[in-house]
Amino acid sequence: MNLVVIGAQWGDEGKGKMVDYLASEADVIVRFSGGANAGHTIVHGERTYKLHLVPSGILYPGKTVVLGSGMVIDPQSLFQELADLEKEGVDWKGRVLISSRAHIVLPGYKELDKRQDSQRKKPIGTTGRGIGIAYSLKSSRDGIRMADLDDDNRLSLLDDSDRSFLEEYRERLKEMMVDITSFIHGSSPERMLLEGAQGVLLDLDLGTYPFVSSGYSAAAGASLGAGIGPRQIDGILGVFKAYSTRVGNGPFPSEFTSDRDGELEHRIRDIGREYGATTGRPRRCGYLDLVALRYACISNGLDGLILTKIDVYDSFDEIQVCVGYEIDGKQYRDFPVSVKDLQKATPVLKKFAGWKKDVTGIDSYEQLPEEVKEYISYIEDFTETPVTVVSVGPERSQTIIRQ
Ligand code: 2SA
Ligand code: GDP
Ligand code: MG
Repeated sequence: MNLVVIGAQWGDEGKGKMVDYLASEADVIVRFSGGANAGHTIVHGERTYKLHLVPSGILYPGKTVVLGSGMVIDPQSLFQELADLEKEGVDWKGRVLISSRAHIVLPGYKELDKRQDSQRKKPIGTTGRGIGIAYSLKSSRDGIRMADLDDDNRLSLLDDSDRSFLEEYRERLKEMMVDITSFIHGSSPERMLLEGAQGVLLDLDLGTYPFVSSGYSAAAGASLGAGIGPRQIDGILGVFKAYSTRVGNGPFPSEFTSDRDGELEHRIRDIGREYGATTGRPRRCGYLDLVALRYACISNGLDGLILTKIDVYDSFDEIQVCVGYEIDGKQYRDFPVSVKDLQKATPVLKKFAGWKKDVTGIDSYEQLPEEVKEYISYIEDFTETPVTVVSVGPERSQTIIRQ
């Protein structure tokens, strides 16, 4: 049973928490895309772990995690992250593997990324982690892969400072490297979890191009990124939160505006603690956008949705949801392709009653307030996709599986 978990919005939906939760049932966890731009948060009691490159199954002693072929890996960030985990008592040695097909982020890429973005007429607002540079070099066939650490011909293309940078990490990386396809084929794990990064609307192909990241955040990236065939994937789950957020620039039709929505943006950001897990940037906030979510469901063939952060709305009298876009006086339910249309779109809003109740201690679907169930039922009808899991807080235990 191999399960893919992706973000169904603009990232930060709570993938880290959910992959950690689901990993208890998995033998191997593979991160299939992205790099140190991602910030996946896992909360265990007093401890908060912010993972950037390491797959979110790492906290279970004895589970094997793999950094997949679709990733772009900055060795310095990786070993810093592993050292931080070790300080927290996580014994990772021998169970963190790296696909030899993954690409390497070299030190100069970060400055280049920042400079390139600041020189754009319309900056994307990248995380400055060198991600776009690494994926561009990969596509132009000028990138450096993990496997190249053993190939003097490839290494001779680099300048002296990059070569000595790699020399520092070479032996440690080589110890962790595997041919991911042979590893999976050979060990034939019964249950794999394939963890995405960012979200569908930041995917290079499906997202709001050019305001996207450069990797594959969509489910289709899981197969290539994990070195398996698409038919080996048994299920695809999309994580979304009860409202929407976006970090960086680009269209966001349901974004709160102070004229229309008063203090809502600040209220949601404060209660939901919506700040970038990598850069600390305040996240833009808005209404749950069902037009975008429905598009994510259709374009990824999602089998089920995981709803998170419903508790952030606990104190609200009413909740609004975006159920259509108005563009030049006409209403739409299909997600527009062009940024020009998306930027003109204003949300058609539908009101729901709030529940005015603390849901953070609820552990069964039946006990959720009727208003929450109505909200969920509407989402399911609109997206034609079942909501199979509801998260009511950041802790592993604050998770309701719908029977
Ligand atoms: P990049 O750096 O080239 O991938 O940036 C391109 C766009 O992708 C967005 N992006 C993200 N959006 C949400 N969350 C991400 N991870 C961090 C987090 C973000 C942070 O977990 O909070 O800390 O700021 C992430 N990574 C990339 C980015 O904002 C650009 O819009
Ligand atoms: P990811 O990138 O999708 O893994 O998400 P992030 O870690 O960037 O952001 C999600 C944030 O929401 C983290 O701080 C999580 O601890 C937190 N979180 C996840 N699920 C819930 C939930 O159901 N309720 C609340 N209040 N917080 C949650
Ligand atoms: Mg995140």
